[in-house]
Amino acid sequence: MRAEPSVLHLDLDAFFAAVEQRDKPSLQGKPVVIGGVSNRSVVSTASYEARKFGIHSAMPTHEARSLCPSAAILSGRFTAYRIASRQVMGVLEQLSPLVEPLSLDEAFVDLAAGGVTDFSSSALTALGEKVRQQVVEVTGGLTASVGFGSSKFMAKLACEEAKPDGVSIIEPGTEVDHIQFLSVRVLPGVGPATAERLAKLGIRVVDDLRHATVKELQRELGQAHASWLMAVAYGEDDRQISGEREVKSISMEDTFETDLTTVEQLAPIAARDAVLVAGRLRKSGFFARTITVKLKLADFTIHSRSRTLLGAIDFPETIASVALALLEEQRALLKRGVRLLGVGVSGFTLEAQEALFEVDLAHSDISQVELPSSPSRHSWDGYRPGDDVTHDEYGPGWVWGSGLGLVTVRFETAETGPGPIKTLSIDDPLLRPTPVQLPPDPDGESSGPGWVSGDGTN
Ligand code: TTP
Ligand code: MG
Repeated sequence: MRAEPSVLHLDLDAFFAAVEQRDKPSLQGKPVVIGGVSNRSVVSTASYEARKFGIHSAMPTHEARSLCPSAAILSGRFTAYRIASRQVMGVLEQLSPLVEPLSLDEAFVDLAAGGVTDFSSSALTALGEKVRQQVVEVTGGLTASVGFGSSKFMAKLACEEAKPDGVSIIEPGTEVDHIQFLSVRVLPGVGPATAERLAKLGIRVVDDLRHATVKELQRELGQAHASWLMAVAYGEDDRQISGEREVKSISMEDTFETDLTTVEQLAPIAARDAVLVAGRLRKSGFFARTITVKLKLADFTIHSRSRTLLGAIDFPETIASVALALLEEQRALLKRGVRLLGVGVSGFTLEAQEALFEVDLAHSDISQVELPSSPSRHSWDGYRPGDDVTHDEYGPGWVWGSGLGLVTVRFETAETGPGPIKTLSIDDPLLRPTPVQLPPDPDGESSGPGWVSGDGTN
């Protein structure tokens, strides 16, 4: 752990929703939800106005709609999010050569490596405000929160305390005070499965963990995991800021206290993991084609099975269905006792692709498995709420809704201020989707998958 709060963590506020509010002035100050518009889809994020109604990431979209019927529910514009992300990372790269992006809207910066020497709270507050102001300027109005701490864990926690639209510092020496009464879920390395196992030992908040017996913890979680948690419970975290890392997969794993032997026991765990994996995939801005299930059996043998889809997706229900199908195929194996279940995705692409739910039969024998058929959200298959359009007479605008051969468009942009709504024929020859393209990376580096942190423990 560092003696100075020399780790900076930045995270944009309500990122996808904020980009939509920036580009759609009539939505500023209003509840906005980003998520698929089909009944099966889940919420990516919600504006702070929508959060007041209890709407949050990973909630089914239909539930969000019933909590706040007046919310604008949009399908998401990933190119716009990637452009904003790149602008923000550009600001951070001015601070230090060591910048570690964790997702599209979040990164760690090693200030010590950037030559910063004054870590007084006034200097750091000023630095945080300057960075936040630069983010507003380069992105055309997005707000970020910034945290400083003596480790990645503390900087990230400080950033959460700063949210929304603020700066916060966790001073060295006060780490334990900050975390002792918080749920163990704040600790890096504690997901829902670990939290459940800790709860069985009566460990719910960080302070409980600090008073637990090491032997008991080791028995429950294994030696490495137990010692890591004991250390972070004291605020000790010496993980390095690693710069850009190439990550090619995102996965979740659960180890079980007693071996599980049936699909029925494993299915709900796989479904929960699918939701978590899909959330991290969306945060990364990518879509995945391959879904993998990994099993570690009682005899410690490891068995992995994958399925490659014809199209790339980010839907939790697709990941869950394929994971379930892969488990079904291995029913006989499960009887030997499953110690560990992993669900992961790989084969990243920047765009969702057509043929979303068909399975690549060349690589599989899954044809008998029924997969959900929600409509595509990301490839052009008609006008989706939130899409950018241009009309030769009325100018640029965005799709409010469409159906029955009609499309309703609000003609406004970030530059125009709130504009008028018009309902047009879907075949109106003067109306078309606005082509959007990610500009070439100024550094000439690949804009493809590869820089997102994939261990989920940050
Ligand atoms: P977050 O930083 O977790 O959330 P946020 O930026 O919307 O809100 P805040 O940080 O102010 O709490 O995630 C960044 C973006 O990643 C988010 O805008 C949408 C996307 N995302 C998903 O698509 N699914 C998810 O489950 C999560 C958590 C995020
Ligand atoms: Mg954010």
